[in-house]
Amino acid sequence: MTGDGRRGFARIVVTGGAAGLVIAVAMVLAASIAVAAERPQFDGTAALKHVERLVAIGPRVAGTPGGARAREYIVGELKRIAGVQVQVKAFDADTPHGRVSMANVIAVLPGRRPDVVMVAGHYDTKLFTQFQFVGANDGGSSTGLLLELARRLAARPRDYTYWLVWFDGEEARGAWTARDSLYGSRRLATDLARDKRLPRAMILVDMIGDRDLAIRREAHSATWLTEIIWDAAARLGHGRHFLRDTIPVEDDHVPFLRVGVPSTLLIDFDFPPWHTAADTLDKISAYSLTVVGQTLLEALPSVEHYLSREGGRP
Ligand code: 1BN
Ligand code: ZN
Repeated sequence: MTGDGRRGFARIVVTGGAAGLVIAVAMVLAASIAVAAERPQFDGTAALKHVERLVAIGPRVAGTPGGARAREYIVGELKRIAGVQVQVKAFDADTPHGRVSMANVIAVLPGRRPDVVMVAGHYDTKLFTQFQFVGANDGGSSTGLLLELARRLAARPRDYTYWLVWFDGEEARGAWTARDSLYGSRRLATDLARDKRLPRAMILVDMIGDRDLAIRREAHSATWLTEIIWDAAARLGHGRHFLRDTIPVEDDHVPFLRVGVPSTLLIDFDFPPWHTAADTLDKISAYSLTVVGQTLLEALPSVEHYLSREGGRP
């Protein structure tokens, strides 16, 4: 081989190396684009816009005009979505402050089969008399996320029927007790158990808008359901927001666990402004809402698959 030949060979190697590099970069890009393209579409900015409008109402305490306006907002937004049936389930709750009128909102998204998967949150805010509490994260974030989830779920084919539920009266009027808390979820779980119309699974979201999103596993929750959601988050590259450690939190999933519905809670309870005047819009982000929304949309087909294959029994 001549010197020219060797130079030629060297040139080919260099060219080949550069081409290899280009191909490698292209493959990495393609892989990351492929991952991004596979991510379910969820508009966290749209969800945040809903939260902004809810917060503008002011406090949404159960049984108050603010609570009624929040409910009207939820119902009005749901009525804009084709294929969604809206139900408002009013009830009276006995509270330490006497009988209070409350109402759960249910959006029914019929699927090919009647079995129901429920995704829920609460829209009320806790009563505080010493300061104005608007619950941007606590009650607001779940409400906005569920409205955007309704829009996305309505637009894709469904095997299971979905009920998206906005609970009223999650918050205690005073100190949290078994009788003073979870008014809406206790009522719905009791009614559905009585009518033998319980959902096959229930996923509850609460305080999932925190800018610094860190969701721990919840101790009472159905392990298989929690696993499916954590696996979905990992597939999407959102694993850093779904931590491995476990905390116990009593919330609207507990009445459903008590009547035998496999249920899980997604909550970021590491939120210093919790139940303070500082639970405001600046503490939450569209990004966090996107992370949780995408994760739910990714997890739900696996939930359906598990229920169909395994029966969803613990
Ligand atoms: C969540 C948000 N909760 C109330 N607002 C439920 C809860 C109650 C969590 C007491 C911890 C303690
Ligand atoms: Zn609260």
